[in-house]
Amino acid sequence: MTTATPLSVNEAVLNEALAGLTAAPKTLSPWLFYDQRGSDLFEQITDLPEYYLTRTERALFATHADDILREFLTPGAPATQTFTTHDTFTIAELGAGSASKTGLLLQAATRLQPDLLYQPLDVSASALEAAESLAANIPGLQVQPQVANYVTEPYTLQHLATGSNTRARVLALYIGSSIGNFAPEEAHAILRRLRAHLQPGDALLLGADLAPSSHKPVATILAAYDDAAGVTADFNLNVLRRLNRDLDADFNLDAFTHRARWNGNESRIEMHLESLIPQVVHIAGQRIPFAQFETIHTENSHKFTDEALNSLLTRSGFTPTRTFHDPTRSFALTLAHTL
Ligand code: AVJ
Repeated sequence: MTTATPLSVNEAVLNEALAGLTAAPKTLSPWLFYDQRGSDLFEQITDLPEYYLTRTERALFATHADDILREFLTPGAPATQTFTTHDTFTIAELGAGSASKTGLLLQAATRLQPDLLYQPLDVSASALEAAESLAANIPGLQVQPQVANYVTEPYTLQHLATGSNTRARVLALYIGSSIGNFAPEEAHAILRRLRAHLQPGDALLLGADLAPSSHKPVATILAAYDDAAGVTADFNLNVLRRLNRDLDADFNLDAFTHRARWNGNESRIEMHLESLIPQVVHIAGQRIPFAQFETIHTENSHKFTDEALNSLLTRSGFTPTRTFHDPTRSFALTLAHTL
């Protein structure tokens, strides 16, 4: 397993925290959520009744794994036709996380190609261990994990099939609505960069949470980020706990509260941490003053229309050919080819 540990995680945390907390308005980048405890809290979020995203996307994989593979390997082939392929392919995944949904697709894919190569990429080595152990339950599957930040660091996508010199077609997965964390220009840059790693015949499967509609009230989306059990609040506040630990900061977690807001102009959920009182926090010898009700903007989760997704993909050099929706059109898996 490749373990190219970044120079210093704490250095990156310090730079991010000081830049964000001395800016106006104050911000912290969402990647700071994911220390061990934050990653555990996120896993708990995915099981919450209000957090429909993971469950809905998993159901799409359960229903459509074969359809997704057919559309990738033989574009436009009718669903009734018995489906075989002579093409060799691999599956790569950006931000694999625990890869629990991917298992459904990998199972279907190993029925077509028993020694399938799976290339999970993640910033977190522990997340990749989870991806590897999941894959250990799929006999024959070859796993080639890579520790990399796909936004800022170089990465590679293997185009050779397992144990041979045969060129394989790559199906890249970018699921979980991770794309929603990024501003539109950043999302475009991430997809363009991915496109540059791909060759004709390769494809992208993009999973994204959809914008409000007649089937999907804003209240449903908002509840997913403000659950009754308070797990999302804990997840949000955990970033302060992390800064206390990693940077010796002195945030009082009881003096901040979780806020989730719908921003209709930007079509996104925003998470903030609101200061309940006027206060001064210290980080690495710096004073950070807060007015009462002042917030730290900790996350954006953009929600897309199908048109917006298709246009983003097209502008990034992909040709979207098919979108899989759940019955309530809450979530979309879009398959986009490279021509
Ligand atoms: C992992 C970025 C897809 O935006 O829904 C969950 C993170 N934040 N609850 C999302 C998250 C609050 C999640 N993503």
